[in-house]
Amino acid sequence: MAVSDDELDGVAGYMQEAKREALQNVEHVAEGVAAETLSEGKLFEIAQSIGDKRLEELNVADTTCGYCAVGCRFDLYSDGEEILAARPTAEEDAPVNGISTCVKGKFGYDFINSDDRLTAPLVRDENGEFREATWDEALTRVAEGLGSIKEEHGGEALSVIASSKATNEENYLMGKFARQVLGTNSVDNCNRLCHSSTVAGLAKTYGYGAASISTDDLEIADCILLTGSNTTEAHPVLATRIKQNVRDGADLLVFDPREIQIAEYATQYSQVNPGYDAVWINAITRHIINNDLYDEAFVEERTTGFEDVKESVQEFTPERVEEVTGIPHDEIVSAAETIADADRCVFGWTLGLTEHSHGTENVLAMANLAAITGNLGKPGTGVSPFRGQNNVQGGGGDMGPLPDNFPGYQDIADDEIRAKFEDAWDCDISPEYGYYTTQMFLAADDDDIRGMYIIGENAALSEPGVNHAEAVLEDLEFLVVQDLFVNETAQYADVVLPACSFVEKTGTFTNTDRTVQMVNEVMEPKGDSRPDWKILQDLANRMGRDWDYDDTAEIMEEVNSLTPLYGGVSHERVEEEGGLQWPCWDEDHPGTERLYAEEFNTENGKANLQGVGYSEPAETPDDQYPFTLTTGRVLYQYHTGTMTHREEGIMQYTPSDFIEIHPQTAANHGIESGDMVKVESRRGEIVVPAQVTDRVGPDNVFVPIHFAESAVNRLTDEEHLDPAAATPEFKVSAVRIGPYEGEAESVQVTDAEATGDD
Ligand SMILES: Nc1nc2c(c(=O)[nH]1)N[C@H]1C(S)=C(S)[C@@H](COP(=O)(O)OP(=O)(O)OC[C@H]3O[C@@H](n4cnc5c(=O)[nH]c(N)nc54)[C@H](O)[C@@H]3O)O[C@H]1N2
Ligand SMILES: Nc1nc2c(c(=O)[nH]1)N[C@H]1C(S)=C(S)[C@@H](COP(=O)(O)OP(=O)(O)OC[C@H]3O[C@@H](n4cnc5c(=O)[nH]c(N)nc54)[C@H](O)[C@@H]3O)O[C@H]1N2
Ligand code: SF4
Ligand SMILES: [Mo]
Repeated sequence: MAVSDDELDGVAGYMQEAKREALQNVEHVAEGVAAETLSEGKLFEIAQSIGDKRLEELNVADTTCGYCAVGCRFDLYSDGEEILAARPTAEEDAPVNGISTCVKGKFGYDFINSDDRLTAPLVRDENGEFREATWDEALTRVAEGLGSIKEEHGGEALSVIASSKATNEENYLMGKFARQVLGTNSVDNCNRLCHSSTVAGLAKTYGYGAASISTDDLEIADCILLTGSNTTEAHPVLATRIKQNVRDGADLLVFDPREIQIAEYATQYSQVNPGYDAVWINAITRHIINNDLYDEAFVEERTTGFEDVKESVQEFTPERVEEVTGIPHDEIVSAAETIADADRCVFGWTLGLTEHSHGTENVLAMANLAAITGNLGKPGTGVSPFRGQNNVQGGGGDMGPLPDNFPGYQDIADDEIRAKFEDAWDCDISPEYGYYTTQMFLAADDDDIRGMYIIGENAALSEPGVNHAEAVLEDLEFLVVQDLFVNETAQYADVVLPACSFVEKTGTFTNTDRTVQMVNEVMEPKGDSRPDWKILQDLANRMGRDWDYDDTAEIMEEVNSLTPLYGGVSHERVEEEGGLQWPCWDEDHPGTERLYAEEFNTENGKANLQGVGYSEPAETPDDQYPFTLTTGRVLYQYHTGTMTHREEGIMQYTPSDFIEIHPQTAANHGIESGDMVKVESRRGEIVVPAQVTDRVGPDNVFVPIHFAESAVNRLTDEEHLDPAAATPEFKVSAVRIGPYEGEAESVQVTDAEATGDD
């Protein structure tokens, strides 16, 4: 891309400019725009290689994106060997994105054919090295490995981490496998690291732990409050729709410790100190209540607990709030008045609110605010936690691979419900909740967990405190990993089973607004890899069961019969109707666009509000560790990089890690952009190149989560978990920083720039 030198301030500036151009052009590429940009670099070569003439020789399938939970749909083209292009599908089949997709959905497919893709099972040889094995040998070893722990210590000594990358049907089977075949309730997934505090907080107040809105509401709201959500980079297509609405006149309020790109569009941006969100949210609620700006009729008719909320928010006085959060009182007042003045307001949030040792508290405060302003159940109103992994809503929650819930959030401690599943699955199930993902790693220290089956989750990088997680994985008596690659977690495995990706299988994903959508196979599984559901079926049968599903539609039928929320969600209907939103109680039910139109999903049908104070982060800065580290994402990378690091084009944009440091802080430490910086916490240390920027405040630093070499989770804390949801505090750790004095590898400073999208 041509960029003139005088516009630039070093290579970081160059990357900013390149990114700005890329964002303008391809953040949400309509096909026409993509066509213009195709020749601009390697990133676009694949799509370019499609000529109209060849189209009829290709396989094409309309499918749902396998990266994030926005749930974009498009047609994928393949010649049977590789994915050649993603193009818009019929608009009625793409309810969320229409003709838009982001750069990952459009171009992120090199990983499928990557040289190191797993195409055969691996087992350890007599020297402890991996060697290829037949499915028969590998599955026999798994059945023996898990079976012998079960025999000696009981099924509870085993745990399963299910995969929110996999389909609903596969996740249903992962939960069933844990309970029926292994005899353990310790089955969980990445939702624990992510939005489980949202699920806990919303379920408690309103009844469902999910977004109440449909994505269209983002375009018809006249006010949107966004917090802890780097929407442009993490949910690009939602960001597009929000920006469009703002251009049309809607107000946008952004509260975030970093001045992220979407803040540029905001009516108001407030920089918050990480870890104190309940404080400013309660302060907004206080201003609204004390000035009679709340929705009296809604409060009266549809809620309980208002007096409790009113009393509890009084402690959040202007002086106190400014001191704790850094937000001046006039910003609290203007936000409160903008929300109160709006006829329709949507409250959107992501991990900045939830990944805390008190994330549930933050969500409860937000649930109170939405309810007292009457912003629920009507078009253009509601709460919208933007979910993360492509299928964390469905696979990570609805399908019940959870320690406390069966599919459809049916409590395992409820005798009647448990009896229903014991009957259907022909097994005994303990009423005791199992371990949450984060707790499994702590329980392993005491040998309460001895064996793990980890499916599509790179726990060795994504868990908090990975120095500890690595030690646990190393010490397990038996570990089986089922993945596309020998990722960092698989390096500790006894057996690795090759799964296949979403382009190689058929099933459903459920996106962030509860829409169940089809995933259709466009390529045969690579080599000897198999879809997760087939692997589970084979293994269950080797361990004494008699599973006999011909396809995933049949698995969904079983889900329908046991899960009222999904009672009417058949493949046939999803295919025909282009997506169905739950609750969908039976085959005649049309699905539910918006939750709580009539009543809340609680016993009394009301939103049960409760006063909520605030807790400090588990670790606050002190003399030894004076900075607050927060962590997160960049647009071009995805999580631990297993997929995006295999994309040449994407790696050109963000080939390495970085730490964002405020210019003043950098100057105090003698650090310049590109210098290697040592970052230390009480748990570990990493070395990363600096990116000096005033996006962050002077007391805060930010490191992305995408790079194994400088795994930021060496610094985070595995012990302090949210009391209700067991979410770790990924968004706040106390650290110290300094120039790295050791043998620094020469780092392409400039390449460190990844998020300068402003
Ligand atoms: N490109 C890309 N997209 C993704 C993913 C990816 O890896 N790459 N992952 C997907 C997944 S699984 C998820 S869960 C989502 C996550 O989506 P997001 O939550 O939007 O992503 P993050 O970058 O983790 O963090 C969000 C924001 O929280 C802010 N923040 C940090 N601490 C605090 C705090 O204490 N309070 C507040 N209010 N804000 C804070 C950060 O500055 C950041 O802007 O993204 C999904 N989409
Ligand atoms: N410090 C810090 N840490 C974090 C976060 C943070 O914000 N800060 N965010 C947390 C959050 S929200 C999340 S969601 C996690 C994400 O952490 P992970 O879920 O561990 O991240 P991924 O890299 O997406 O790992 C998914 C794995 O699934 C494999 N895979 C893909 N498709 C399939 C499939 O169909 N079947 C199977 N079997 N495997 C498949 C991929 O190859 C990859 O190895 O990270 C968490 N960790
Ligand atoms: S916004 Fe999310 S679902 Fe849409 S194309 Fe990008 S990664 Fe895929
Ligand atoms: Mo996530």
